[in-house]
Amino acid sequence: MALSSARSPSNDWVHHCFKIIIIGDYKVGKTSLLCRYTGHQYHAPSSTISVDFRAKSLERNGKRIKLQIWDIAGQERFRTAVASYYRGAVGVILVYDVTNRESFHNIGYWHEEMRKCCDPHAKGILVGNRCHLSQLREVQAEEGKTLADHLQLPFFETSTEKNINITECFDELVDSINEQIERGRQIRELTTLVLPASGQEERTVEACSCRLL
Ligand SMILES: Nc1nc2c(ncn2[C@@H]2O[C@H](COP(=O)(O)OP(=O)(O)OP(=O)(O)O)[C@@H](O)[C@H]2O)c(=O)[nH]1
Ligand SMILES: [Mg+2]
Repeated sequence: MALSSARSPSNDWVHHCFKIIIIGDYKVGKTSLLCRYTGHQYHAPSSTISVDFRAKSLERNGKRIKLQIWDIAGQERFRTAVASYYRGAVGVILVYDVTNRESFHNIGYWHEEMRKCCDPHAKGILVGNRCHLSQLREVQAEEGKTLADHLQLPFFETSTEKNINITECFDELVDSINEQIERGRQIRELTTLVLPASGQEERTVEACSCRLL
């Protein structure tokens, strides 16, 4: 296996650059999850318009990894427009809200979207957010685990408010993408990526690749 390197905007070489998308119903906490993970401030209440984007670098098992994390709006009116943002994603976080059973039922739809629009080898993870709100809970952890097993996904319950399992769920996803690469299966190559000009630091990543040779 050849590890292709990429130069991140801060001029550090990274082993891999992974595009990750966060999908799920309206108001389940996708943006909150992203902001909590990347350390950006979340300005509530603010529904995502179309898509938002953040980058984060991390090190796992001796490899430097750059994540491009795309936060996809959950509102129905954006659904057609945002589907193109799934392209090139090697990791997908499917989020529901444990206090909203409908958002749990709709995971079937989001998983189908993932299968339709992402690389067949893209890795997913199922996340039940707002787990600290026990009084309001409509979906038990066991139900989430059963669905995750059925879909063959790892499962975490999180709370963006209480900072529960946020880093853990991203680490798990990154590790499973890395394992996929180690196992020698092909993951769609990401070549030069032009990122939104929302900040100098996040503008371009050269020759990002998670390709196997
Ligand atoms: N109590 C509590 N509230 C949360 C939690 N996570 C998110 N919220 C709140 O839920 C609301 C919706 O969160 P967002 O992160 O904007 O949801 P979203 O999934 O990005 O919504 P769209 O962009 O419309 O698809 C906000 O008011 C958040 O503050 C949590 O863990 N606990
Ligand atoms: Mg949002």
